[in-house]
Amino acid sequence: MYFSFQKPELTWLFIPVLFGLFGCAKEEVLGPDLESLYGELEFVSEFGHNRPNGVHFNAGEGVQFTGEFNLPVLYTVSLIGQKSGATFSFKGQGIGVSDVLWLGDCDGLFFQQNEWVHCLLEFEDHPEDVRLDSVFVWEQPDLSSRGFLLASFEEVNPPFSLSSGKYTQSLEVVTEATDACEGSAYVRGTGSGAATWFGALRMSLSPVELEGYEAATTYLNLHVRSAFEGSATVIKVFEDSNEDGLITSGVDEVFTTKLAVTADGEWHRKSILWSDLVLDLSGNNVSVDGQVDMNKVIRLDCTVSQTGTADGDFGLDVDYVILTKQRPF
Ligand SMILES: [Ca+2]
Ligand SMILES: [Ca+2]
Repeated sequence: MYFSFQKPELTWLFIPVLFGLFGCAKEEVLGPDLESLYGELEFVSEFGHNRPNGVHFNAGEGVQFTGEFNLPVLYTVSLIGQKSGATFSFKGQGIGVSDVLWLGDCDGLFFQQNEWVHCLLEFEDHPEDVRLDSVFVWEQPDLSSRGFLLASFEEVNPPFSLSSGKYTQSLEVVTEATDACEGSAYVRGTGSGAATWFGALRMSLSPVELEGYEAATTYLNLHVRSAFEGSATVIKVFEDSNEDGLITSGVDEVFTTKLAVTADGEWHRKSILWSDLVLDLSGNNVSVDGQVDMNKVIRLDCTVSQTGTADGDFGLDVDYVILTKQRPF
């Protein structure tokens, strides 16, 4: 989230102290005026925002919310895309929402261009006081500046390749898609059989691109979707441990993790801390120093796989793979 608010514990600590001080002077006041804390919520100024003609995310604009209350209340501002179904929310506490600035952030699915977004203001302790506004989104937000974008599949010259095998049924970039998580393209892979490798999406990167990224604070974020029960993606991170420019099995280290994909047909964001990847000693892979060195990583694979070893049909879609520093995308 991109805003801060006064720490609630401080607010609640101060209010009784103030009441206590003034209460001493007037003996008839025995305690805090609870009515003013838990009384009726009133809007000092109405809920709204600064983009009545819509927000141009591509011009660096954001949506700044307005609205003031008579009480320091817990609030939630929820954003709901009317076309995309994308969501995002801000939670805070205070006497207003002027700290809430929306820059296009989204939960699992991106907000789309030319889309109305409902902005719902709700209060935990005042469920009857609800406000609804809306804002028009002109362009899909470009969130690539949040990290290092490995692939969004929108590119003409893609920095990735697709690798098929014996159990691959299909492996392709789906373009002009209206159901992409982001943009209009994503990768779809399906396979069949009692295997665990049905193909892979391979993304190349160079140590230069990962300058400033550290394993302990780097997140790999990707968006996945599946309609096949038991599907999974195995992430493989390939080091060029001996720095000869090549990935050689038995010489260079590989790090991995397996992520199950919920088969509900919906896009889900997965975020993995780089240092949670484990050394892969399958096949004839080796341990050099057992540590994933960011400055030696030259390839990242998202494998179409399954959670077990059953005989069946598996598959998944992948979109918007991005590395971020310090926090998940
Ligand atoms: Ca895309
Ligand atoms: Ca090597």
